[in-house]
This record gives sequence, structure tokens and C-alpha cells, in this order.
Amino acid sequence: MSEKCDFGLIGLAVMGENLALNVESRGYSVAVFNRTTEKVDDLINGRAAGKKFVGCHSIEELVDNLASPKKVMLMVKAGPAVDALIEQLIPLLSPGDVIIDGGNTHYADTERRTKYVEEKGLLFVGTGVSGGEEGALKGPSMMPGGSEAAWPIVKPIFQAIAAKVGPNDDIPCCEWVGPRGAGHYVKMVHNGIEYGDMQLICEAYQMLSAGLGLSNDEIYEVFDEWNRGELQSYLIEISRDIFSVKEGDDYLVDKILDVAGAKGTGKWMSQLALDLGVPSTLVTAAVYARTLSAVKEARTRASKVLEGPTASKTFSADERKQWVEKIREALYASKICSYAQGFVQLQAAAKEHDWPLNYGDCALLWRGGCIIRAKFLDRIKEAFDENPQLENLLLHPFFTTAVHGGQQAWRDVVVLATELGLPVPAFSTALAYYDSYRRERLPANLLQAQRDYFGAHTYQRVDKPGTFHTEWLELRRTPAE
Ligand code: 2AM
Repeated sequence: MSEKCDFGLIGLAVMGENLALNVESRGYSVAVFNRTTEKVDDLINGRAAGKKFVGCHSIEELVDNLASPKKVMLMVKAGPAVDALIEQLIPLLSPGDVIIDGGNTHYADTERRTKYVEEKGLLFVGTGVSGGEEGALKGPSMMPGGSEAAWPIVKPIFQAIAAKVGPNDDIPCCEWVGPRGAGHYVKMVHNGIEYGDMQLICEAYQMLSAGLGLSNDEIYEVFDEWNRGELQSYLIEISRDIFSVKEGDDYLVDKILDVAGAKGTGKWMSQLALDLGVPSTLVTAAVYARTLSAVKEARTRASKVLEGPTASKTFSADERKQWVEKIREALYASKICSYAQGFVQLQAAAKEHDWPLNYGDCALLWRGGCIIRAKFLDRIKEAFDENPQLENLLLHPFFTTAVHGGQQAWRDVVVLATELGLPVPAFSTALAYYDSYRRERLPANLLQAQRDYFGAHTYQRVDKPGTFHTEWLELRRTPAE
């Protein structure tokens, strides 16, 4: 092919390769390069055969093959590889050209790289890409941030390859998120919410199986029904499917070791929530739940020593039915809290970094293509479109009504879990968040008194302004000997 290509892509692991095929399938020609060049040849002679691809064996060749303004997307391992490639690309590119990082990058790296690449006269985009291998090929959710001037250059291709939603399937799940690291931050919050959703579903599963004694077939039916209502989502759908997969007479899910892996984006969100001083308790509970699952040998030893409640419960068919509905309500209410926390963290991060985020758009980006895609996100988009400054999702009438409707069931489920000795860290932290957030007065008055007592940290009062300190030792009642 003698004509220059529309798009360049470096890094042909599964995500990169599928994304390149997606771009080409929308009518664009693509130049590709991979460090291990056999992968280039494999692609060109395999899945890309007969398509508008140019296989390159060096970065120079890739850049030479691109039309201006040149767009080079990196789909390589996040970290030093991205910096190294940026260094190699800078001398080869011209002002107005765009370097795009589509990896699972920490937003702080994207903040730094945007400034650095801009100083060199080029444009930089750090984009979240969610949807796994299939999403990359057929339509991912894309969350781009970086150099504002790059957006009109990459927009047509990005929006062409992204997932589409809406009544006519024509609204792309890809919009400009904001400057510098904003896109990767939004992607991280997406992943953190994903951690919360997955943990909540796992806790619901545990209540259904270990709590109520439902069979895998029955759990399949429950999830199938849930997926027809307000919980309709990709994660409920795949969880349902999992309960139908057998190896001979046995269900595969029962054969899987209960040790959770993690790549770290949930941990990032949790760490950054602590730095910002916002209570993202669901993602944190979900990260810790994975951590505790990982110490399987210790749990096995402890299981032989530490006792749980002795009383067991039996349920009639009717009671089971009622509890299934209560668990559904508890899941929904907890999920609302989880998303409320995610958006509060986004708002705090936007303030700290001076990103003009559009929260309705964030909800739209997650509406399709990505792992947390769900019908429910339409309601979140509407809530933020109606009031872009919405302080907390729980305060929007739709969600207020929803949690009010489910709160008794939610409390009952947490009580039942506690009685049965079944851990529900995400259900219960969500409820504790709800109960803390809705209470005008918390016991922090005593906490402030304690701090002032031992460390003279001072306190403020409800009855008059100012900063106060008390000599507690002098004023206290002398304890009886
Ligand atoms: P490879 O096939 O040569 O290993 C995911 O690991 C992708 O990132 C792969 O395409 C891998 O290339 C690429 N990658 C990892 N480290 C890299 C580096 N330092 N430079 C270029 N590509 C790299």
C-alpha cells in the first residue's frame, strides 16, 4: 500500500491487536508495529490478511507510513515501556502529531506525560479502554483525556470504534473526559466500581447458596430474573451464565479455588480516596475481601479453630422466595451507594486537579462496552444532566426513593448474614456509609474530646464559634479506687 495510513498502533498483544482490527473495520488504514516483530508478521499474514494494514518492523517505518497529523497509539505494558516509546517517538514526530496511551496507566503518569509531550511541541492523549478483548475488537468504552487540541484529531476514529448505545445504537461510549490524566482517572474509578459490583454479586451469591441453600441451577434462575430488572448489567449476566457451566456432572464454579487475583486498579482508587479524604468504602472493602481470600492457607487453619454462630436456620420455600427478593434489594441499594461514592471521589479529584469533568458524560461512557455497563447508568446520566453539581447521587429523588424502598430489606439481609456468620463486607459497609451519611450527628464529638484530652488537638463547639481546649484531667471526676 503506497498511501499513508490513518492510524498507527504499537503493541500487538491481544488488546492492541483487537483494537487495530476494530479501527480498520471502521474504514481506516492502520500501520502496526510490535517489539517482537514476528507478531507483526503473524497479524499481517493472519487476521489482517487482505485488510488495510501495513506491518512495520521499526518505529521509524511506522511513523513514515502515517498521514499527518500522525496518530500513534501505544498498547503496551503500562509503566517504563510507555516512557521509553515516547522518547523514541518524539524526535520522529512533528508539531500537531498525537501520541496516545491506551494502556492501564496510573493517572499521575498521564498527568506528567501530557505536560512533557506538550513541552516537546506534540500532543498527548491518555485514554482508558474498557471492555476486555471482545470490547477492544467490537466496541470498547473509551475514556480519553490529555491535550485538549488532540481531541478533534482523534475523535472521529475513537468514536467510530467505541461501543454505541441509545435507542438507535448511535451514541458512542466515548467523549472527551478532560485535561491530562482525567481520562485515566475516570477509567480507574470505573475499575474500582467494578470491584464493588463484583464483590456485591459474590456476597449475594454466598447468601443465596451458603445462606439459603439454593442450588446452582436455582441461582442461575435468580440471576436470570435479576437481569431483567433494575439490576440488569453485564456482570449479573455473566454471573448467571457461570452457573450454567458444567464439567460432566459438576459445576465448574464449585471447582474454582476461592483465591482472588487483582491487578491493582481497585487499590489505586482506594489509596487515592484516602489521599483525597473521601469515603470510597465499597472499593476498599472489595480490595480487602480479595486480600483476605488470598490467604487461603491461613483461613484453612483458622477454620479449624475459630467458631461461628452455632444456631442454624432453615427456610420454607416461601421464606426463601422472600429472602431472595430482599437480597436483590440489598444488592441494589448497596450498588447505589457504591456509585455515589465513585462520583464523590471523581468530584474531589476534579477539584484537586482542576479538571472540568462532566459527570453525566462519565455515566454515558460506562453505559456500553465496558465491564460495569448497565441500564442503571442511564438514571445516573439523567441525574447529573439535571443537576451537574449534584452533591451525592443518594440525594437525587430517583435514588433517594430507590434506597428508601430497599433499606428495610438491606438491613434484614445484613442482620441475617451476621446471624449466620456469613461475611458481607460490601453490603455492610454500604449500609454503614448510608447510615453515617444520613445522620446529622455522629459520635465524632467524643472522638474530638479524646483527641483534645490526650493531645490538646482542640475542638469546635455546636453552641458557639471558635477553637477550644479543655484541661480534661483537672475537670474530670476522680474515679473510684
Ligand atoms: P512484545 O510482544 O515484544 O513482548 C504487552 O506486553 C505488549 O507490550 C506486547 O506487545 C509487548 O511487546 C509490549 N511491550 C512490553 N514492553 C515493551 C517495551 N519495553 N517496548 C515495546 N513494547 C513493549
